Amino acid sequence: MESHFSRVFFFLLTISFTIMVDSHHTEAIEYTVGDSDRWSTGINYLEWSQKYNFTVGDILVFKYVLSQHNVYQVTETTFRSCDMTSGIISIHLSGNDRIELKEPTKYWFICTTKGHCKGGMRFGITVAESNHGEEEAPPSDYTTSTSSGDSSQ
Ligand SMILES: [Cu+2]
Repeated sequence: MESHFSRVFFFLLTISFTIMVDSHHTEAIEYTVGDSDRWSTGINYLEWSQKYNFTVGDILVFKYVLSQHNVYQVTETTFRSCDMTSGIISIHLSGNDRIELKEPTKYWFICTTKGHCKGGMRFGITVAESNHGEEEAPPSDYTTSTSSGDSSQ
């Protein structure tokens, strides 16, 4: 009797632990910048950046040929001007850079190889707070008047 109880208890414990691990796993998403095109010239990164909703904890992976490109996280001003003499937040040069999006803010990235920033190797994203708190208000225009009378009880 006693051992049966402890076995059930252990079973439930295992299940809840598995659920915890699973829900944690689904939180952080890894995005390869440019998807299969990677980080290169001739790609529309504005379009790419608008495909996803980024959340705190997600990771951007920049894959490119080492020394042909680079990744500078910059201010919005530097993103717009492509003038990299100022406004640099961080520099990544490895060819396989993983950047964790730690803050719910705007991130701006450019490549500083000559001509590449102006040529389109730049984008900005807005990173949202993680959904734990359910801060978003439900849609205000939520009405239930879908049918027009006939099928009402
Ligand atoms: Cu480049």
